[in-house]
Amino acid sequence: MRNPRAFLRPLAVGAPAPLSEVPFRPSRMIHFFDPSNEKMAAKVPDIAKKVDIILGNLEDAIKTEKKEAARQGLVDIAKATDFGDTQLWVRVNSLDSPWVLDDLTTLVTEIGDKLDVIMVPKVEGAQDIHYVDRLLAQLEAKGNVQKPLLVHAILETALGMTNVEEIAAASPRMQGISLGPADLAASRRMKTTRVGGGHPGYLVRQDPTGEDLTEGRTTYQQDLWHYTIARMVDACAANDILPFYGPFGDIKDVVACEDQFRNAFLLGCVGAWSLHPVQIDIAKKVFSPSAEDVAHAKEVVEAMGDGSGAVMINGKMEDDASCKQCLVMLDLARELAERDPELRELYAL
Ligand code: 1VU
Ligand code: MG
Repeated sequence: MRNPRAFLRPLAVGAPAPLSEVPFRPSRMIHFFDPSNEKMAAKVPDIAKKVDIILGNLEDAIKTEKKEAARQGLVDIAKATDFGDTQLWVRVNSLDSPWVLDDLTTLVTEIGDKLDVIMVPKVEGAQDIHYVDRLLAQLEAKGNVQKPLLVHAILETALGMTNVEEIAAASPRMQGISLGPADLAASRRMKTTRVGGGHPGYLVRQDPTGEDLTEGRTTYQQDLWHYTIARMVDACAANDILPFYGPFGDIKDVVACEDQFRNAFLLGCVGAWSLHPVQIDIAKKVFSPSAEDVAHAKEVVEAMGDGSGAVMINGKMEDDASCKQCLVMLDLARELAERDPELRELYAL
């Protein structure tokens, strides 16, 4: 365990000091692209203007023979593109792979000042974060990187899930955690072959009303991911880092994608992955509070004055606790409005 007094000291001579807080930046969607795919890469400068985070993916979904091209492609794109205030992330290969050491060495020393966050897949415990933490410090020093790189872990193994609290607390570099439902389902031996979303077989059924066990028994599909997302959100919130829902693989089912994203939003996630351009606007819509919610939150906060006591608004009791809920909504709305002129107008804060 680390000396708590040394938690914010750099882990290598010459590395920048870690941040004491994760800076809040709009993070409604992490848009994945394959830097070795010329067609996709050509769209990056335009897509970067529409998204909060753009991520060059080097891990799963990149063919083995394209791993090096993807790494070099990301270096070239990062050097040639002005991302404005859009964050640039990378998902490196897993820590047991033959590529990750070169991924980290190349990216930090070549484009360390352009990158904001390194997404690390298949994190299983604090030891994985400690390894990356020290290595990044050494590489930041070597590459003369001025601002510390942050780390985002993907929660996608049963062991990682078991250790989610220690992962969230492992380093001041920890920026957040994403749920990776496909790898996690495989690791848990869940019997779904879908990438995120529900399953029609996971349901509860009404009791029978008579002798006939099939008559009038409505079934209700249940949420396969409720426990996992809720536990991840608690681990993140308890450590002041940000939780995200990950991928929704049925690209053409934009309705179910919106539902999955909204469940995550309501449970506390700040964003989700977009795998295809069609998912960008879904994430933007879902992870931006509605005008009605913002107007209600404003009304409650104004009526509550210093935030103490109880008031009645439209037949409902509001008090210190619900005022705090409304402040969560208003803080997010204000932060998003700062970056998005459409939301600024919509919210009129
Ligand atoms: O119209 P054009 O031909 O010029 O362009 C296509 C396509 O190249 C482009 N496009 C994208 N551009 C930027 N970013 C993207 N993520 C992206 N995806 C597609 O849009 C135009 C229309 O594309 P399409 O509808 O014909 O779709 P495709 O068949 O070309 O591609 C679909 C997939 C799903 C293969 C593609 O979107 C993709 O590879 N997305 C990223 C997948 C990924 O990153 N997977 C890893 C994360 S999920 C995980 O790890 C666990 C499951
Ligand atoms: Mg995965």
